Amino acid sequence: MAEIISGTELRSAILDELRTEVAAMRAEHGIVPGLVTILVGENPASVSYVSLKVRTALELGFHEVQDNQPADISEADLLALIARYNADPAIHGILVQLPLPPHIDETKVINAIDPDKDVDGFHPVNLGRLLIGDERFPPCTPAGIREMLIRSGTPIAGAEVVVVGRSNIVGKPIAVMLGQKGTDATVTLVHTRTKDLAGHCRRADILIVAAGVPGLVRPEWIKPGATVIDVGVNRIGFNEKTGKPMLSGDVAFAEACKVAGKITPVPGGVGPMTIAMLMKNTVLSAKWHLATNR
Ligand code: L34
Repeated sequence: MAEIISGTELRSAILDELRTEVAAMRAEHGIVPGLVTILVGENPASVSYVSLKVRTALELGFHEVQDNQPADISEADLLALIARYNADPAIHGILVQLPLPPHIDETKVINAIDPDKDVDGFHPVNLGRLLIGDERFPPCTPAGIREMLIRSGTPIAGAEVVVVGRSNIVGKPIAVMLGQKGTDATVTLVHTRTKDLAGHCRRADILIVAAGVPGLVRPEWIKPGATVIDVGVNRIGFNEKTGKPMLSGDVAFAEACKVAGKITPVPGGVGPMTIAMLMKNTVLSAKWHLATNR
């Protein structure tokens, strides 16, 4: 049976490390990391993720501004709001939860965030830095995945990594990060137009699945002993008793456990790590602003 890599457990170790850093910053410099979370509208998944982010920031002693905006806010007003936080010295990190309503251009919004406060790592400047190996703010989900691989003792250098899915927020950046000099994996990026998806997956020492298709990866797709990272957080219905949403990953988990060497669960896997990495990037940003007097 596969060893479970618990995102929940790793998260608490990371948050403990950050708590110490925040306390030191407060004692030595009289400031704490400042994070604004901007949520537009009331998409249930977004509401849930943003509340977890707010709660975690408060637990760590951050200055946290929860800025909820109506779904019909104009693009111009949202851009103006971002400009205000760009200029606010108490704010080191700006997060605009995605997806945004269809009348707002996501690219314009991401481009409006000061790259020095872009703790999501979605701004083209930060993605460009990532590409050339000058990492500043790694996007949170890929950073969480890398951390899970390292902290679970999975060898990365020389490993065959297969990434399923080519989104800007997960697939593309994690492929770049793991293939980077110093990390040294051999990376294959596969997607909906790939011929023989299963064949590629079966070669993987590390299989990272971010396709958004519940149960896509079958046990026959997994090389025995491989490490499987399941990024899917699919809402597949509601629990009849509790009324809470039921989550499922992109991997057929129970069967995959019989083949994989290590595997991440859903929930309690990559999701909690994403939030921990957002906190880490915000601490990083606060330190950078301190060091550069900005
Ligand atoms: N701007 N938009 C921006 N930044 C991000 O980093 C995100 N993402 C993705 C969606 N949009 C974003 C997130 O925050 C996905 N995501 C995210 C964050 C946390 C969790 C899942 C996705 C998470 O904590 N999942 C829990 C279950 C939470 C629940 O019950 O709903 C888990 O254990 O998987």
